[in-house]
Amino acid sequence: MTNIPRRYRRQVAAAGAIGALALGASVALPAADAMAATGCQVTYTTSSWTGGFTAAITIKNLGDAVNGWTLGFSFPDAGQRVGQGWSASYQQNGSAVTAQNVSWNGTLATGASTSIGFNGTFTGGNPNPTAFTLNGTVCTGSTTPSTPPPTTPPPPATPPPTTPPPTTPPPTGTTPVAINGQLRVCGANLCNQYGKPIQLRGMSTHGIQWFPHCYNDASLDALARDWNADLFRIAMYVQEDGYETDPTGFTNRVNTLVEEATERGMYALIDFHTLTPGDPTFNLERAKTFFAAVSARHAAKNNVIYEIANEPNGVSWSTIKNYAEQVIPVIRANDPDAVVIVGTRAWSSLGVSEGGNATEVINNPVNAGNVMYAFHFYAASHKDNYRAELERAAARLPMFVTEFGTVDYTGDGGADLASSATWLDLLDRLKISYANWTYSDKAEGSAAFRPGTCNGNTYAGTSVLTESGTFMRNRIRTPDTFPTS
Ligand code: IDC
Repeated sequence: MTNIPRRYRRQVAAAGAIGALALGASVALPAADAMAATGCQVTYTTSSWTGGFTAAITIKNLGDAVNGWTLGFSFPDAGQRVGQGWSASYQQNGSAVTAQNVSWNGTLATGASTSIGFNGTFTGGNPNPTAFTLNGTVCTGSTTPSTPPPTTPPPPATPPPTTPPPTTPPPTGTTPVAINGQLRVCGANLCNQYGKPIQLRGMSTHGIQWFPHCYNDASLDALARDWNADLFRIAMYVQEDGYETDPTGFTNRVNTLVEEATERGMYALIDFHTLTPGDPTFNLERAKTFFAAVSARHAAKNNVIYEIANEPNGVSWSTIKNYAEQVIPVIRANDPDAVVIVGTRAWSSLGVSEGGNATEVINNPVNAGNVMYAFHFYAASHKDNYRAELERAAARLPMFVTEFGTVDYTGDGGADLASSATWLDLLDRLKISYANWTYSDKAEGSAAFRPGTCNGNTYAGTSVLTESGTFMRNRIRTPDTFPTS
C-alpha cells in the first residue's frame, strides 16, 4: 500500500492508540523491533465553491521522529473526490484517502509540522473529515477543522451550552490524587486523568522492617501537608529480615501504609524491594503471591502504583523482562488499569552500572501496556553519563525514578547538593517522577530526619531535618502545576 519502511508498517499494525509504546500481549512482535512513541495532530481546513473545494492540511508530529509517513482519513460524504494534490501523493479508495509523503517532507522530527493540500470535487455534501491517522496511529492531538462556507443558508444558530459536558469532570479536591485521578502511561510520559503529562514528587520509606516507627499519623501528615508530597514509596525488602520472614505480616503492613497514603490523597508506590540476590527470578513465586494479595486489596483505588523489582543486578535484561511478564498479569488480573514499574539492569541504572545502556530495553520492551521503567541514581556517585543516558532513554521509554539519594551509592556520606540539583532540574524538565531515599531517621547521609526524630512526635518543619532532608523538602514542597484540561 505504501512505501513506508518495514519497521513503520509493523508499528501501524501494533500501535493501538496514540503514544502506545508497549504492546498488548496479543501482538507478537520480533524481539528486536524498536517501538517509537507516536502521536500526531492534524489541522484540516477548506474553502469551497459550487462543486469544488481546496483542502489545506497541516500535520504535526507529536511522537518520536518519523522517516516516512502516511496520513489516513475518510471523507464523510461519498461524493467527495481528491483531484490535483501537492506536497503528498494521494490515493483514494471509496471514501478512504491516504496521503503519502514526497521525497523532501518524509522526515518529521518530534514537534515538526508539514503542510500539504489538494483540490477536490463534491456532489452531495462537503463536510470535512475529522479523524486522522499517521502511520496507522490515531491522531488525538486536537484538530481545528473548519466548516466550508455553506451553499445553503445556515440553520438558525443554537445557543452554545452554558456548561459543555467534559469527559472528565473537574477535580473536586486539591490533593494530588483528587486532581490527577487514575494515572496511565501515554507515550513516554505518565499522564493524569485528563491525559496530560505530570510529574509526581515524593519520598521513599527506608526498609519498613527496620523503621516501622517512622511511619505514623504525624509523619505522614507532615509528608502530605508540610512537604506537599505527591507520592509515598513503601519499600518492602524481600530479604534482609523482610517479606520472606513473614509474608502475611509484611503484606498487612504494606496494605496499612497504602491506606494511610490514600487517606491523605497521595499516590502509593508499592516497592517489592529486591536487592540481594539481584536476580528477581529468585523471588518470582513470592512476588506472585504478594502482588496477587495487594492488587486484590487495592483494586478499586486509583492511587496505587506497583514497582515489581527494586534493583535487579547481575542478570540480563531478558531475565528481568521474563520476570516482569509473569508478574504483571497477576496484578492486571485484579487491577487492570494500574501503572506497573519494572526495574532495569544493574541496580535500575538502565544497565549503565554494568557497562550497558538503554538500547536493550528500547529494542525489547516488556510485552504489556501501561508499563514504566525504573531508573535509580545516587547523586554523589552518578553524574553526567548517567544523566545523559536517562535523558536519551526518556525520549523513548516511560521512565520513573522510583529511588534516588542525594549522597553516594552506599546511602551514606555527605549530600552532593550540586549534583542533586542538576539531577532534579533534569527530572523536572523531563517531567520524570521521583521518590527520594529516605523518609527515615537512620544515622546515614541519605536519611531526611536527624537520628532520634522517629522517637518523637514532630516531623513537620526544618528543625528535625538533615542537610539532605532540608534540600528535599525545599524541592518537593514547591507548588505542583497539574494540568486539569
Ligand atoms: C541501603 C540503606 C542502608 C541499608 C542497606 C541494606 O541505605 O541503610 O543498610 O540498604 O541493604 C540502593 C538500594 C537501597 C540501599 C541504597 C543505599 O535500593 O536498599 O539502601 N541503595 O545503599 N540502591 C542503590 C543505593
